[in-house]
Amino acid sequence: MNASPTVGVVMGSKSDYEVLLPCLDLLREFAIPHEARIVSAHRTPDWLFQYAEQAEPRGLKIIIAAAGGAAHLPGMIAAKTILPVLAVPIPSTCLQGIDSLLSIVQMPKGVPVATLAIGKPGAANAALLAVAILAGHDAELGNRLRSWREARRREVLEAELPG
Ligand code: RP5
Repeated sequence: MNASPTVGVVMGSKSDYEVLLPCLDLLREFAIPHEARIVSAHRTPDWLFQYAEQAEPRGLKIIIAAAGGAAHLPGMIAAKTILPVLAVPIPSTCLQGIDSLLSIVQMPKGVPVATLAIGKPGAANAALLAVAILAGHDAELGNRLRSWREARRREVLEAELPG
């Protein structure tokens, strides 16, 4: 994607990438300029601070942050930027994402993180929420989101059960 990115997608590890594919696919589908980066709260804390501090001056409008286990990435990004942070808990440990969800969701008052569902549904919804936020200043994008939702409605109404 050539245009300068509007949405930054960060993940704690390369191993999170597969869970984030529905997010990246939807950002592509809606032609949202975006970037994807590995930023680890625990293994690359200085890079995390740098990424979060530079996000707004670089023109990003929204950050989608995904992490698993002791998932401190979304909260620490939110601590360093006023951009909206949408978080995806990754089911990467034997606790199947409950640990990630609880690590992410209980932010202290004053530093919000919008936490989505665990795993791929949350990843998809993070992208759709980013589109919805951006659509507030882009009527054409809003119309595309409405069409997308209409297509999902039709899928349900037209679905046929076997037998
Ligand atoms: C977290 O630890 C990452 O977000 C990932 O979900 C989990 C496991 O990371 P790896 O050990 O696979 O690099 O920081």
